[in-house]
Amino acid sequence: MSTETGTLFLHPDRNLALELVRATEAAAIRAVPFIGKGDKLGADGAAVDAMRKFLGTVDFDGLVVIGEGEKDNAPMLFNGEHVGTGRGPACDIAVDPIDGTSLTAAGRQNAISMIAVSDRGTMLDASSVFYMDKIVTGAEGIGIIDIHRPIGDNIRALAKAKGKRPEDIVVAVLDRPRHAQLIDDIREAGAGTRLMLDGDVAGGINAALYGTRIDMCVGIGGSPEGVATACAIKALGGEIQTILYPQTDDERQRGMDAGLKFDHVYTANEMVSSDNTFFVATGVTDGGLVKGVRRYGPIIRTESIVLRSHSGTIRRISADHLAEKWLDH
Ligand code: VTB
Repeated sequence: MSTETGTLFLHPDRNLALELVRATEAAAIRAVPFIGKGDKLGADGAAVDAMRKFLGTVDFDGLVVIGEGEKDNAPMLFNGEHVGTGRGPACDIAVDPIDGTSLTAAGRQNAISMIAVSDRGTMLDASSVFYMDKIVTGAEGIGIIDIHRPIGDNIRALAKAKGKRPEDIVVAVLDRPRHAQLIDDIREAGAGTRLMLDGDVAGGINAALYGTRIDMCVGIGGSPEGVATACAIKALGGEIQTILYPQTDDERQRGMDAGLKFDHVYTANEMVSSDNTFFVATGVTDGGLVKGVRRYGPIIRTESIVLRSHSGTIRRISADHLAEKWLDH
């Protein structure tokens, strides 16, 4: 071990994400009455409201660069909205009070509440183009994977880098008709799939975290989710590459007007140009990344993950909340 003392040790500073986690906890708790009740908008509305209230207590000047509203026609934390007290660091913020509103409404697994933050002016606003193609791995994939190569080649290259066989590689991909060929190709290469109903942010993070069963997350998903994932990947030290995937000429034109690049591989640095990123997520329903909200008599238990690139910390926070404090508020 090095005897050098790290700068962080000498100058410990604030971890904003430790305060922001209260907002994802609140959103997750507020979504609970809607789990499995078939009311997607109700769930999202409750989570948005709770998240906005708690964000309002945090000393920072957050500019919502990525709200989820536009794409899903959901209740918004608006793009361009300022959140926080306005005192403290100026930041860009991506919010998804529930990534997996359909999962929540159906009572399915893997719904999370999330917030990603970076320094002001450093987060790519990709909101004019709904989808992007993505590939995400842990650090072993750096300089190894290439989104332009066939998936089989990427699987074999990553397997080699990880000292595994391609048969041992597990690839998370959204279960969509558009991915039929991709899923065939993954299996053709010998790897296994984990098909996700929704929630490719959690899929991407699981690919980069140590100690999970996912090695890679690929496929076409939401661009806002891609940029939020990039914030997390910067904190985890993994690899992410994306290519915008417009659906129509109009959308392409809107993207070009907004300064977005097509047929271009976006790296983590291009999606989030700051090295100061935070990412927090709390489980709404149970999932591979975090457990969902649970009730134990008078206690509501939440599980969250809190990432910070500057310090390289990955925290898992289990919190017990007195249920009576949350009733009728
Ligand atoms: C994904 C998924 C999200 O959008 O990004 C997906 O992670 C992509 O869009 O949870 P489609 O659902 O249209 O395939 C979500 O499902 C919802 O924002």
